Amino acid sequence: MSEHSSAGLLPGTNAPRSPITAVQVVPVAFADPPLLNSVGVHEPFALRAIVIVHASGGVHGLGETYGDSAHLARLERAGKLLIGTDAFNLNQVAARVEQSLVDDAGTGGHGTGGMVTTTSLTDRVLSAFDVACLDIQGKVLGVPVSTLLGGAVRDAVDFSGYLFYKWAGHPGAEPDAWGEALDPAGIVAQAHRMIDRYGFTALKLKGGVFVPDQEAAAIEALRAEFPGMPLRIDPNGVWTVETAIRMGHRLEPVLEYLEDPCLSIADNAAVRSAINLPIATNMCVVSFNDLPPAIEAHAVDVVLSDHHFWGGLSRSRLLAGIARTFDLRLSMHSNSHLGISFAAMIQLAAATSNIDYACDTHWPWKRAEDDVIRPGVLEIRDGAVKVPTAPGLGVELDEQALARLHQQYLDCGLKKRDDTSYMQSIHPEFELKSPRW
Ligand code: GKR
Ligand code: MG
Repeated sequence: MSEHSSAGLLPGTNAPRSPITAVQVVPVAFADPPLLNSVGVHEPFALRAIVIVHASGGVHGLGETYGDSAHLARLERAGKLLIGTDAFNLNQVAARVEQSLVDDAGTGGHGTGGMVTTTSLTDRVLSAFDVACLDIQGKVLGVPVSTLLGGAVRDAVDFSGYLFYKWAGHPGAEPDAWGEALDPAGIVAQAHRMIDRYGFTALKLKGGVFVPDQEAAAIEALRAEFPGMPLRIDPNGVWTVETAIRMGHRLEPVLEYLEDPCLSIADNAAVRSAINLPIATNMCVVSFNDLPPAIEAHAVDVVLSDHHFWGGLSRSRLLAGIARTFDLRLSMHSNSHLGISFAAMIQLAAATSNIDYACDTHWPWKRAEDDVIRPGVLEIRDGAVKVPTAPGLGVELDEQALARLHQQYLDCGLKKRDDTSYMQSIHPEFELKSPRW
């Protein structure tokens, strides 16, 4: 069998080989509602980069990551160095990505609106290539990515309904279908809409927007409306230790976990020792380097994994092993994303038994027609998504939709996510402050 056959086997061996022949990095934009958070408000468009890795035999793999221009430049550089690398050799893929970043200053282009900024640069760039290579491997071998990650332990993945304070619409535009949510009643109404549509069985409120007591009142209103529903709040680290302890005591009877009440490992450790609630994070434990100090300080109980900054699916499995060893639990973090990321999140959660909380997703906030994958595979029903069983990630690229969303990227003029400047363009007095309360 030739080296370039679609089965991709080396002559005379059983070792699959899929040399990478080309890498495309395509920036895209999709409409995003005015969701409020501690650093400002979502802009009218969210940016993503779609990474298409082509390998011998005409097979291609898909990855998705942040769309900030600095990140795009790094993806391009890494992509060039990957030509000729075997998509089955993830160690070599990681080494080449690392090599591409040797001269990188390592600043800017996080794609997370200035919120999660201490992640590993290499892991952030590697992630989309790791996912795309696993997609290739799955397609060559005829198995879903969950099989490559050790095998599915569940056939559906639970997600939580991700509630946001929001304006009725972007300034100057018509109100969107979700309407305004700026107080407890608005959040309860939003939760009803989420649950009616998607059947979520857990809810998370993005906090850090209003004074903590108002946000606690919103959680209490959710508790009164949905008895027994697991609830979480995430103020993205803008509370002082004192405020976090006060809020923690108030919400002890109500919350499943408290997410990033404070920013640092030390501050979260102080809060955790004073309250009777699990602390979760996607802000103070965001790379492998953060694990030893966080474990030593007993700072957190739950790590919200995110393959986009933990180096992809393979390295997220490494995180899962470490979490099991040190008795940490795992949930999953999300940023505004499209279907390729969603498929990767689902394959990972399907194969990782200790991701056993309902995961976060921004999926409901995106218009169904705004995606680069063919529709119909990833549907949230009863709060869960069935794990695709087709080879690879189980989703297919829609070339026309990709072209449309790329045009949208060119037309919208945004080059990086910047929730703060957008907020200041509407409310010039808005100041970035952490802790704020
Ligand atoms: O989309 O505004 C947002 C979120 O606040 C996001 O940027 C966070 O990274 O969802 C995230 C979180 O849990 O911190
Ligand atoms: Mg969070």
